This record gives sequence, structure tokens and C-alpha cells, in this order.
Amino acid sequence: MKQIIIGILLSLSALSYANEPLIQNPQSRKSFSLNGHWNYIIDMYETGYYNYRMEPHDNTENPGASAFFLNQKPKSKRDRVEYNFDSAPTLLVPGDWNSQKENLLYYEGTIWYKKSFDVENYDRAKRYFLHFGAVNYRADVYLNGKKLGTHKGGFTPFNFEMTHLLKDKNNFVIVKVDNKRAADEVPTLNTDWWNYGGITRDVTVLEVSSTFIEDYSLQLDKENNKLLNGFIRLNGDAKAFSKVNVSIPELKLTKEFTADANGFVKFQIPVKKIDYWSDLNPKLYEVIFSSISDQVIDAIGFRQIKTSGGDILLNGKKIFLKGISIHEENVMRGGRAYSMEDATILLGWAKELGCNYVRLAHYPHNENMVRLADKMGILVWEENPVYWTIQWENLETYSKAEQQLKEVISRDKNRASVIIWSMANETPQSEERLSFLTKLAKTTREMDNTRLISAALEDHGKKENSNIMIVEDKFAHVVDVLSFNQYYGWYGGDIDNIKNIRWEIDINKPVIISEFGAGALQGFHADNLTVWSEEHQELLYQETLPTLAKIPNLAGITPWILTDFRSPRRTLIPYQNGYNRKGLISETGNRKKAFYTLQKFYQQIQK
Ligand code: GCB
Repeated sequence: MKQIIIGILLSLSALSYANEPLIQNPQSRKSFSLNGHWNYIIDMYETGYYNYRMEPHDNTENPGASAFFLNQKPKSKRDRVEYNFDSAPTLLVPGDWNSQKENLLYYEGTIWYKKSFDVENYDRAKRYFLHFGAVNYRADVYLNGKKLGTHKGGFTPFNFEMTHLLKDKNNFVIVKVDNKRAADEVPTLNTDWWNYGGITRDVTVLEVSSTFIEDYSLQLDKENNKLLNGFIRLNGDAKAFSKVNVSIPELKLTKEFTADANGFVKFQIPVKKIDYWSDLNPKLYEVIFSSISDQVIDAIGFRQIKTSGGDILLNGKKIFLKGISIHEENVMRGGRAYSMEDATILLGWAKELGCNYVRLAHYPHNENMVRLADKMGILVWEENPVYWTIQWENLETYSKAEQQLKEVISRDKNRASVIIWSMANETPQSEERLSFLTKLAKTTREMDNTRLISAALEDHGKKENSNIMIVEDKFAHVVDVLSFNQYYGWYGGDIDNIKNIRWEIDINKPVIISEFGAGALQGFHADNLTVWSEEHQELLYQETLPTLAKIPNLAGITPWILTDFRSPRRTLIPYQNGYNRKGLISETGNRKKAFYTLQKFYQQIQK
């Protein structure tokens, strides 16, 4: 009986991907990094996870010798153990595996990672958490041979408490990373980007006091620009009715609050004079959140973002979003971007183009991007990886989408730069999809009522025998900002006819063109009607920009895309060679002609 119960409990824990609450602002906590070289084992058949009857080893009380997470070593010369992390090669963490080893470029499957570590100044009175910036796609995490948990979703952070398993010396963390695509996952089987696998963002050990500040928020009220709304959530045995404190030294402001029985307190702080954050004035205040045994410091900007009819208002003033779409790739090095240096390159290029806004497509990018955007004064659209045709009727698929959205909102809710949450990209219309997306939008509004909601929708082509383009989508009535991708002159329609196109949009909301573009191989020159030439891409921009500018409620654009990026769908040799070529900058960092066309357009708007 006991065994049956344990079996049920174990299988329940293996099946549920319920995550522990995210710890806010891991960068500013007492911590040490586990970045660096990790030993890895490629495990195409998941031999280290399933026994030969295909039962997971971590579902049983006594996992077999081939359970890789045990990190076993032969005890004598007669002992046979058919894996060894210590003699295995290494991969760098953070980093995708595809761009680190030639034989892994096309690999989709399981790779096991191992890192050994000691804890300097290990303190029994403290609590320890293992934090991952992101792992694509599924991570099964073990410490010292015991499972900490499982996380799914390739672009959002997660953490597990490991206090109960941690020692001062000779710890080993093992992560089974699986990036196989599946129809019921988010994203689903097909995307137009590379499925980079691995531990793609930072791994950190956080040390916190036994009762600590798990989460907090502080934002300007949507209606009253002299009021800050916030909350603090404590975690730990002493959380009930505990005192907490918020202070903003520059504003000479300190407030004390008392948490409720659950260690939670919601509060409002009136402010007199405040320097508002904007693209032109990216002012960040040092904010100190403290409790009896913990303190977290953040840099937070305060701003309002709203819509009024067809306008987007930043701090009450109409703003035009001069944007560009970006994938999370460091094209020069190859592979997923993850570092502050990577963010500096990408956002630096966006600034050089004249942008005050970026669309981070099609999934949550690493936190450095939004932290830097906060400092540089670049407004940000963040997106959930609900891309193309996912399983709208599948409730589990919905919860995977919702979980990833909640994780990015939780991570970035204090970033002034983030102004739009995008629910999805180019999803096919149906009642099931409408209720799926509407539910996501409702959840988003419940979590964060200070930002705008959108989604990259699609146009519906031309009305018969006319040059009038239409957008009809029931979800357009749910969003705050009507955004859509349009490729007239590339995927359909004649490039010569772009100038005659007019848009008929009968919803009075701000409009963002979330994508348009054309592919061009940098360095390939021809007349401007020759596809793949820089001149052809330039022509498409020259024709499209003035046409879009005539859309009555146009509030912004994010052409597709800043740089060429890897995509398995782009097979044409010699032009594509595995890259989507719609970048304004090549994968070698060279600007194409259209870069300057867009730059000029943004300079003119500025004037
Ligand atoms: C789109 C997609 C984007 C693609 C792009 C293209 O509409 O949203 O992910 O990469 O078109 O190049 O076809």
C-alpha cells in the first residue's frame, strides 16, 4: 500500500509542472553564479531518464544505475557504469548548444548538463534557491541526486528551493534539457526561427534569509500620476503580520506597512513631485524594499501609458513608436543572445536606426534587454510565444501559454520600458482561438492593469477589384492596440502597386504595423525589381513607408526585422542559406541599403 501511495505521489510530482513562485530581481540578491563550463552528455534515446521499459527513473524509489541524475561512479574495477559526466566534454552556460558545437547545430532532443559546486560561507540559517534565467524547452532539475522539479517553456525564468538538499561542499546539479518540439506545446511544431536548445540564460544560486521578500511591485497609477501602487510578498515562517518598508531616497520618501496573515501587503503611496520616465528622459529611481530580515534594491521608472481614440499617450502626450522587430540572436557570435553585451549591440543598433521602441519577437527575451531598455529610454513590446497554429482546444496547451505569460509579467512588471504585452503572433481565426486569446488577455489585465494589450494579427488582403486592404478580427475588439503584420509587395501583391494601397480600419484604436519587410542578401546588388537584392528590399521600404504613414490611426511601426536570423524554413541557396534575410543588418553585422531608408524616415518624423 505504502509503495502504491509513494508511486502515485511521485508520478503526480513528475507530471505537474507547477512552479515555485518566482523570486523578484535575482540580480540584486546575495548570490553566486553557476555560469561557466558544464559537462554534458548527448542522450538521443533518453537512456539516462527511462529504463528499458520506458519508465522514468525518477518515478521509482530506487532508480536504476543508468539514471544519469545520480551521477554515479564505479565503486570498484568490477563495477559497470555506462556514463561519466566527469570525462564528458563541456558546454558553456549560458548558451545554446547549437552554436557551440558543429555536431549540435541541428540537434533537437535531450542533453544532460552537470555542474559541481561548493558553497562558500555556507550558512545553515539561510535558504538557498537555484534560479534559471531560461532553459529551452523542458528542464528536469536534480540536486545531489534528488529531483528539484520540472519546468517547461524556453524563454522564462524559474527557481527551485534547494535548502533541504544543499551541503557546503561537493554539490552537483544535473539538468536534463529537452528541446524536442511537440504539437501541444507553446510554441508548437513550426516556427520561423531556430529552436536553440540548452541552458540559454544565467544560472544563479540565491541565498536569502529564512523569511525574505519574494516579490514586489511599484508602479505609477494608470489614472493618477501622483500615486504609486505597489505590493510586497514575503516568504517564510515569520511572514505573518511582519513589518515591511519601501523607500525612495531621492524623493525623501519612506513608508512602513504591515503584511497580512499570508505575508502579503498591497499599498498606495502618494507622491508630490516626480520626474517621469520617458524615451527622452529615462529617469530611474533607486527603490529599497525591506523587511525585518531582508532588503532588495531596484531601479524603477514611473510613467503612464494609455490610449485615447487612435493615439498612444506616454505621460499624457501622444507618441509615435519608431520601432524595429528583434529576434534574440547575437548574429556576430551566432546563437541566442543572453548577455548585457548582446543587449547593448542589439539596442545600440536600434538606437542608431532612430528607434524609440522595439518589438521583442516572438517570445520573452532575456532580462538584460528590458533592463537596458529602461536605461536607454526604449519602449518595449513583449510577446508570448503563442505563434501561428497551436492547439486552441487543448486546455493543457492553454495553461502552458498562460504560465509563460505570467512568468514574463512577473519578471518585468517593474520595468517602465515595457508598455505592451502581446498575446500572440499571426494566429488563425476561429472561435476556439478567440476564447483562448481573450482568456489570456483577461489574465494579463488581472495581473497588470498598467500596460496595453495587443497581438500581432493579420490583414485580410484586398477587397475585390480595389486597392483597399482590410483587417477583420474579433480579437481586435479585445486588445487596446490594433496591431497587424502585412507583407504587401513581398508575400503577395505587386511591389509597383504598394503606393496605391489604402487601409480601411473601422475600429477607433491606435494602429501598429507589427511587421512588413522583404528578404535581401547583404552584398547582392541588382536592379530594384530583382528579388533578394539589397535594391529590392530598399524599394519595398521606400514604397511601403509613405503608404503606411497614411493610415489614420497609425501610432507606430516595427518593420521585420533588425538582423538576419537563423531559420530552418529558409533553405534557398545561395540567398538564404538557413537565414531569414529580412534583416536590415546581415549576420556579419553589415548594414543593408534599407537600413538607411528606415533611418531617414525616422529622422524625418523626428523633424
Ligand atoms: C511573419 C512572422 C515572422 C516571420 C516573417 C517572415 O509574419 O510573424 O515570424 O519570420 O513573417 O519573414 O515571413
